[in-house]
Amino acid sequence: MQIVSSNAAMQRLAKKWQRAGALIGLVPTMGFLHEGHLSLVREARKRAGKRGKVVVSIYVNPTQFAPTEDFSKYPRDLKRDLKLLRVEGVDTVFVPDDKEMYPDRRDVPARFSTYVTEEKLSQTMEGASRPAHFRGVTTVVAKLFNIVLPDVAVFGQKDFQQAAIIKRMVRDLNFPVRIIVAPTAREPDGLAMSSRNKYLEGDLRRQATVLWRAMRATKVAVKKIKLFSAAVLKRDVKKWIETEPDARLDYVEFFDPETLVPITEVSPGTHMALAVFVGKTRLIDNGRL
Ligand code: PAJ
Repeated sequence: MQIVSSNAAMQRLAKKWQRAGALIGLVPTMGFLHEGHLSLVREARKRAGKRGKVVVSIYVNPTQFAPTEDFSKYPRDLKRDLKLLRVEGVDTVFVPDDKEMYPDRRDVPARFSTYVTEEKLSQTMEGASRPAHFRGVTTVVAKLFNIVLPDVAVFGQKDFQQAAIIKRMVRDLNFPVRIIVAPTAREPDGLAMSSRNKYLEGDLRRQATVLWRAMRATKVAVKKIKLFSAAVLKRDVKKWIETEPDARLDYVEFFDPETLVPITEVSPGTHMALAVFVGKTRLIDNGRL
């Protein structure tokens, strides 16, 4: 397994693979890998084929964090990540540093001043709660696509809105890459796997299952009653979440899974997403009702 940290070297390698006719599969991550990430790696291998090349990028992207968020304390463990990826038979791990990705950027961009912005799907939910977050995501993913030159890139349904925005960016800007969205990997008690679960100490880990419990309860209610007012469901979800002493609902939304447009009358097939602070840790989850 090769570890590459310069943009130029990664691009040269990708071009060499292209000339040899090998398909390239990319899994972009911020590291501190868990089973959810590894399931994307397996999907990338399936799509690229035995003779294809699988690249995993590990980069904690500063432009998608607000100054108040957890960028500097975001969990990192490169040695452990590399060990996990070696077991998966990954061909190349791309690990650029900030100087490589954003030359001279120190909040006020000096030499870095071009961003990619999706203007519709990124207005609601995570976009409303975390302004500038998706601009950072689309910018870094566009850069990764130009550096790794993938034929296929795999993203997780865990970040449903992110995947929808990346698909839109690829369509709108004609990136020659196919986007695959893989299902959310969960712990046995339903908690969606996330690098941020590391922050959940003591009873917070148990309380964190409230996102899953609230989604399941909503699904049962919608199945029974078929057409539900979103306003009523939102109120119920908030109550449900706040039965846990350290949980606070940031948002819950019901929306069309294609357009992400909020829906006022919820029925089976509607998509639900929510963000909840458990202690200081912000968790997200989503699913089809
Ligand atoms: P990160 O949070 O590390 O996630 C990397 C990829 O893993 C994303 O596509 C995410 O949706 C997926 N993922 C996370 N948890 C998952 C789970 N439980 N099951 C399945 N897939 C899961 O998302 C990012 O990094 C960044 O925004 C990135 C796209 C790398 C751009 O910086």
